[in-house]
Amino acid sequence: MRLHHIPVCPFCQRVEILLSLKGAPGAVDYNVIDITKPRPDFLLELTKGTSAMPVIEIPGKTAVKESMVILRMIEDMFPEPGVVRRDPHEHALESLLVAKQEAFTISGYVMVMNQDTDKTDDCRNRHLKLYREMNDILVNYAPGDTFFFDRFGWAEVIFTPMFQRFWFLEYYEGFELPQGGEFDRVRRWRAACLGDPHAQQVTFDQIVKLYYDYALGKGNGALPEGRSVSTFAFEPGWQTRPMPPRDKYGPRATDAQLGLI
Ligand SMILES: N[C@@H](CCC(=O)N[C@@H](CS)C(=O)NCC(=O)O)C(=O)O
Repeated sequence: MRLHHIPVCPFCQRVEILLSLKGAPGAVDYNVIDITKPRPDFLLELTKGTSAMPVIEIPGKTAVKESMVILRMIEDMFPEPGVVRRDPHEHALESLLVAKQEAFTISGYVMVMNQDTDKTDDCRNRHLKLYREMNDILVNYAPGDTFFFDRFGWAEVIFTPMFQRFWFLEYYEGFELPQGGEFDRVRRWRAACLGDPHAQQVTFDQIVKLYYDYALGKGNGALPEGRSVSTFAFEPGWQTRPMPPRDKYGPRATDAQLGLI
């Protein structure tokens, strides 16, 4: 199988984490797609015209897209060790949390991309509301003390890449989960997710540097005004670049200040 992916894409990372849990990281060939360039024709044929990654090619079969769909297929292709709970009731419980993944993802991306200071509080409150709801689901339905169950599983595969992306909220928005009981369970869960050895594909500095353009309201490799290189570019590598300015509403860094040229 061939996985077409974008480095640091959280949806692609979900697939990598699941393959790692399966002990089968080599089950796919990884083909890296440069998000700052137009998609090649062969890829658009595979996706029937959409541009988002990940996409997985299976020899002799129709290619499949959408991370949640790909994850389920991999879970069924490599049943051992099971990551989705086999017991239907246990799977229903973990699914209650998974049902929040899309709203949570959207609220984090909306907050980092927001350019209107009048909307900062709304973005923050919407994100906190989701954390509160996730906390309540964990308190009421999760048998585990840190993870949902006794180990890093299905809900953890799905949410961990988002917790890592949302390091950009800490850096550019000063967003932290407030202290206090209403977030204790989700805080514990998040910390356990972030520390799991199967989910170490990205680092804080990498995310903060690559997502600077998102903090200026430009996603998916789009260029902010006056700039000629996206922070999502492969070259120069993120390791050689300085940390971007934290104040997304302050003066905007140039290509040179970002170490891009
Ligand atoms: N719902 C999709 C979302 C995938 C997605 O948005 N991928 C982003 C990278 S993080 C992407 O490929 N963006 C480029 C584009 O849409 O052209 C999934 O879960 O796979």
